Amino acid sequence: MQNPTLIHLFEQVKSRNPYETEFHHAVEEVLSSLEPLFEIEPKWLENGVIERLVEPERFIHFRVSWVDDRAVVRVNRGFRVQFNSALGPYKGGLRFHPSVRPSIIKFLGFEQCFKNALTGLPMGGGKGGSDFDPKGKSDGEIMRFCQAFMSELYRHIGSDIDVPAGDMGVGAREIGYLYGMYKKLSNVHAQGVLTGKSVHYGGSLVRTQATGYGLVYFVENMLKDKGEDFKGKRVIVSGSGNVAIYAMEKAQELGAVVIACSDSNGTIVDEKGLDLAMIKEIKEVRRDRIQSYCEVYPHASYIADPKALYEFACDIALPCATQGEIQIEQAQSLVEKGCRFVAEGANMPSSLNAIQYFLDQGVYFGPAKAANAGGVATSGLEMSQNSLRLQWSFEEVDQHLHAIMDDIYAQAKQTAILYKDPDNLVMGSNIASFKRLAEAMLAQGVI
Ligand code: NDP
Ligand code: 2IT
Repeated sequence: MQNPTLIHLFEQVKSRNPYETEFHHAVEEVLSSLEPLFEIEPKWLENGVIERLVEPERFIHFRVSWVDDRAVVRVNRGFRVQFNSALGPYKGGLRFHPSVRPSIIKFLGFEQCFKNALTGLPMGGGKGGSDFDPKGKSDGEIMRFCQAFMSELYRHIGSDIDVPAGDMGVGAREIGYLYGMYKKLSNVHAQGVLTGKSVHYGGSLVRTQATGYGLVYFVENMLKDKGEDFKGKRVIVSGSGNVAIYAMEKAQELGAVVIACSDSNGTIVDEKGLDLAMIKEIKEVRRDRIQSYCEVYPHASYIADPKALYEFACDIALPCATQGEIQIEQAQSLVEKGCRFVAEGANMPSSLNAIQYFLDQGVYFGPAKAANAGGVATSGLEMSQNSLRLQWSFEEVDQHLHAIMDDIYAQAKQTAILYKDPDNLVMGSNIASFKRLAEAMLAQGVI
């Protein structure tokens, strides 16, 4: 960062939010890539727009007490950040993971404001979750936890107020338990209060697949710009959860060979191409460890280290697990092994150094807030269907999703070209989303 005003603002963010390193990272990425905009149009630094953008409108922190299967009382922390409502009701997922703390929720909420702006849909930014660890919990424990979580959250949300959805550790099962409790407490069957619902009571077709499919649609655009496509490309995907599984599915459908994926314990590699049906069976049905893939397919190998994924030769890497998984070492290893395209399915998987390294080395890089926006975009389509009280077909939602991802790519690319760094989609998507958000904030006055 060179601009003295921005440097001052960023120092202020750090001193006001001490120890929140993930939040600092997210703010630094955005502020530093807005510099070319402020050089040409310094007006965007006026009216406290940046000062307001980096301060959440509201941060809710609550206790979640529940009883486990051994009748022991357990206490977790619940959070919801309502970051920015300039574009619409707060919108963003809930994460259940032991690493969840205010810094994680704030970085995710901050990112979400810009991501949602890129979708073009009327959604503000929010995020929430808990340090609850779903691993090893029975179905009854998951249900009781979700009910306890909602017994506080329900008073802060609503279809025109704040609309949560899933994220790590929160899928259709958890959304179902959360929705049931919301309905009971509020006495309102307001389907638009949560997205990612089952299709049996107001969910949208394609929402399950949306983030992964959307990521691959985004990468299709990146490849097309370089005169290439997915056919025959070697792809590695980190994680084996919701985003990873459907990214692998669509990449395979388009002719790619997906050779490796991971979970928090380790990496599996299958040079013949992964059998996705088996991965779905292991992760979605059995909720088991990815290692068990190798019991079924002895030709595949398992390495008890999730970061080992980045040591395999590939054309395209799709980090779809969690923040911070690509540090400079993993970025260097990817480049050494010939990787030329990286696109982020996860939120903030790459460190700032790693991103800079990719840009310097000519790796075409798709940043999270653009590349993984398909999930929240389809949540927006779910809200539309709930308002209309009808359900669109799979094909119709998929077409909308595809068009939105093409449009997000076009916004990022055209803005990058306009600000004279044509392959810098980080800068392109940050400037494009900032302008939409800032216009909406300025139009609504200082509130
Ligand atoms: P899931 O909980 O469905 O899956 C997460 C996966 O990541 C699991 O396979 C998990 O393994 C794995 N994982 C966790 N930590 C690590 C690690 N350190 N190394 C390797 N693998 C790891 O979550 P989602 O797929 O929904 O979310 C993944 C990422 O995508 C997150 O960053 C999320 O914020 C982002 N995202 C999600 C969207 C959505 O719609 N769901 C939308 C946009 C972004 P294990 O089973 O061992 O825990
Ligand atoms: O990070 C994300 O964009 C999500 N977890 C999806 C949020 C949503 O509201 O669908």
